[in-house]
Parts: sequence; structure tokens; C-alpha cells
Amino acid sequence: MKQRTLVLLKPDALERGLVGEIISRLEGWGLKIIAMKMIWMDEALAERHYAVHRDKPFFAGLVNFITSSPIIAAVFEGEDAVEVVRRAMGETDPAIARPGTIRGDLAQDIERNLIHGSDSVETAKREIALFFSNAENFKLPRGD
Ligand code: D4T
Repeated sequence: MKQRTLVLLKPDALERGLVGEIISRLEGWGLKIIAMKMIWMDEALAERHYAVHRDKPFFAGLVNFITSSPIIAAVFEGEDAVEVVRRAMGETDPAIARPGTIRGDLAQDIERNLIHGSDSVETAKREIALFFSNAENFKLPRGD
């Protein structure tokens, strides 16, 4: 089924000049860009986005990292987009992510792992609304 999912290209993706490469890989999976912008997340937005991890030991470091410099927020659409992005990203920890995945090929460590993708359709709805207004979340005339 056609789905939408939120993708964040984290500070390391921009700092290392990997934005084009990552977007190209996602487009290569047949996903289409619906919305995209560069923003500098503040602490409040980071804490809302990562609310489920509030009690984890890595939470403070994660918020600190994601707010350390600008990121790209994007909505991608396609058949099973949530699962397709998760597969394209690979495991959270690049040390165990498979070759051929974004993290497996390019990421440095479990924190600096380049990309976030929503983990379910429900989460995607919540996360997209955090970053994009309805007016920004386009319905594109593609005839499909
Ligand atoms: P995201 O949420 O960024 O798409 O990543 P995952 O879905 O693959 O991973 P996650 O929810 O388990 O973790 C969220 C985020 O926290 C960072 N992290 C995670 C970290 O810095 N240290 C850790 O030990 C873990 C488990 C990386 C992703």
C-alpha cells in the first residue's frame, strides 16, 4: 500500500556531504519526495521527536547531536514506504548494518548514523506533523 514516511538526514549527513548520495539511494528504491526542507532543530522539537527514548541512557547525547547543526527533513512516498526506508537505512548500529544499506556502507557509529526513518505508519503520521504543515505535505499530480 502507498505510504508516506518521515526521513531526517542527520547533522553528519550534511557535514560529510552525503545528502545527495542518500537521497539518490532512496529515489533508487522508487520513493518520491513529497516535502523537503533544511532546518536547525531546537531542543524542544528534538525532545518531542525522540519522546519514546526519553528514559534511555543515550537520550541526552542524541538530542545534543541532532540539534548540533542543521538537518534535512523530508517526506518520502511510495509502496510500503515505511518498510522500504527502514530496509534502505539498515540496522541502527553501522557495525552490524548490512553492506548495501546506507548505514552499512556510510555511517560512522550508532549515534552518527546519518538517517532517521519512521518505524511505523502511525509513527510516520505523528512525525510528519511535527515537521510539516498540511500545506507543505503536498499531493502531487502524478496520475497514480
Ligand atoms: P532512528 O530512530 O534514528 O530512525 O533510528 P532507529 O529506529 O534505527 O534506532 P532507535 O529508534 O533504536 O534509536 C533512535 C536513535 O538513537 C540513536 N542511538 C540509539 C544512540 O545514539 N545510541 C544507542 O545506543 C541507540 C540504541 C540512534 C538512533
